[in-house]
Amino acid sequence: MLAGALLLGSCAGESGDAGGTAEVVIRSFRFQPDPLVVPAGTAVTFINEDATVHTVTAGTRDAPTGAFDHELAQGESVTITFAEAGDVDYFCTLHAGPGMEATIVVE
Ligand SMILES: [Cu+2]
Repeated sequence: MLAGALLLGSCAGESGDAGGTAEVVIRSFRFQPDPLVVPAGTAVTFINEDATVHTVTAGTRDAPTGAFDHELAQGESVTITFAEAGDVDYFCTLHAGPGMEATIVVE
């Protein structure tokens, strides 16, 4: 369930400075770490270190929320600020493996 992801960045990778920062690395078809626990207001940067394209897409495979959806080629990143407390599920639309579904826990 997506309680309140505030999208400040774009796929070009602008960053917001409302709070702290954290990082999710996409490597070997896994979002790492999962879950990532951050305080509300944290700007989380997702970085794709795989040679293949992945997406960072809000919601679950069965129920995407539409709050964000970014396609990242190798070496690309996107920064999303999570403004409100709650669990934010996200996944990769291109790969169905268990490592390609993850959660940001916003406290
Ligand atoms: Cu993927």
